[in-house]
Amino acid sequence: MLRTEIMSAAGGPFLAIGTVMPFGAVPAGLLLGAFVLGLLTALALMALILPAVRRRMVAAPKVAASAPTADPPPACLGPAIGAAVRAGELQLHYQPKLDCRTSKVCGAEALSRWTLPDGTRLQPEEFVTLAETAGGIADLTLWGVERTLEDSCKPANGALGGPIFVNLSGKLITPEFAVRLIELVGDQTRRIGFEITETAVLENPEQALECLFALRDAGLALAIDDYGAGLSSLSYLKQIPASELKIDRKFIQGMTRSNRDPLIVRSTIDLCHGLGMTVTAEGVEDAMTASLLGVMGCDTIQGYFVSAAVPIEDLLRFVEEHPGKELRVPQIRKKAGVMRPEQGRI
Ligand code: G
Ligand code: MN
Repeated sequence: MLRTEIMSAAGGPFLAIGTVMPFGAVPAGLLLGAFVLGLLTALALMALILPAVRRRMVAAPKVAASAPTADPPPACLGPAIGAAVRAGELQLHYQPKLDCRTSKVCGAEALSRWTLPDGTRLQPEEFVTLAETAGGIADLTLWGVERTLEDSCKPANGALGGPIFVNLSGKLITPEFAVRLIELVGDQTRRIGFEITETAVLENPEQALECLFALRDAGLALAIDDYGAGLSSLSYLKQIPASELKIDRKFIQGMTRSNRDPLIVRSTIDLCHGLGMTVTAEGVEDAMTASLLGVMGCDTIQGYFVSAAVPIEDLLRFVEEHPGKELRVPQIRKKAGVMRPEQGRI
């Protein structure tokens, strides 16, 4: 930066005399004069520029200090999550998904919550990210899978209408972890599926795809989560062996207010159907959006309009109270409205 500023401010003549004209071609006096003039110009420029540069150098740490720090999370967090799992401080809640055609519940997503002994409720978004960096994400996920398998036995045969999906962190999309998951699930592959974000395969696509194919070949359903939230690549969309795609709520929530979001959603639905995948709209919060999605051919909706994530007992009651046959989508809100939005994810 400094060099460029001096060069452009010195306007070439200073530099050009020394570089373009051969020494022998100019009288010594002229050369000396030019040299002295150049030196003075350079000194004057330095005097002008240096304070600004110094100001910038002093200002830099202040900017860095106010920006979010990339400090590693406390190392104790990994073991703490493991201990919290064993101490029963984590709960798993389930957010139902609704089939747009039948208005029946057709599965759910498992979302975790961590309540400390003093009642403090930790934001799942925070502890999941911390567990991914400080350790503990594998413990948390294995616990979530075990709990999901236990709870998915509770609804009467087929009442849930589809598998419960567990979020699988990008850090765990390895062939080794796939083996552990497949062992843990055993022959209960119809009860559980995994949600993965599309960007999770970006870091090491070969290894990630090997893992995903192993899970798919073992009979486990895969869903691409938060589609459109990151840098989506059609090339990965083609390669990931997922049977379902979940459109990120940032496109869904603007559907009735913007011109572009419904077009994006509509074309994503068509694209996925062309690829043989089903589509779930995430974050559906109102009847109008739900209806619009139904008209667009979306397969499934999920969001506070249907229900927040709730404990398994409440989910079972919800399924019982909404057998679905005569239930038209706009009627659901009245009954689902009593459920308070909960936050959580595995
Ligand atoms: O990334 P993923 O889709 O797994 O995120 C699930 C998160 O979305 C949970 O934290 C849950 O609380 C939140 N969530 C679920 N339904 C809705 C909704 O209708 N609106 C909003 N704003 N958030 C939702
Ligand atoms: Mn998810």
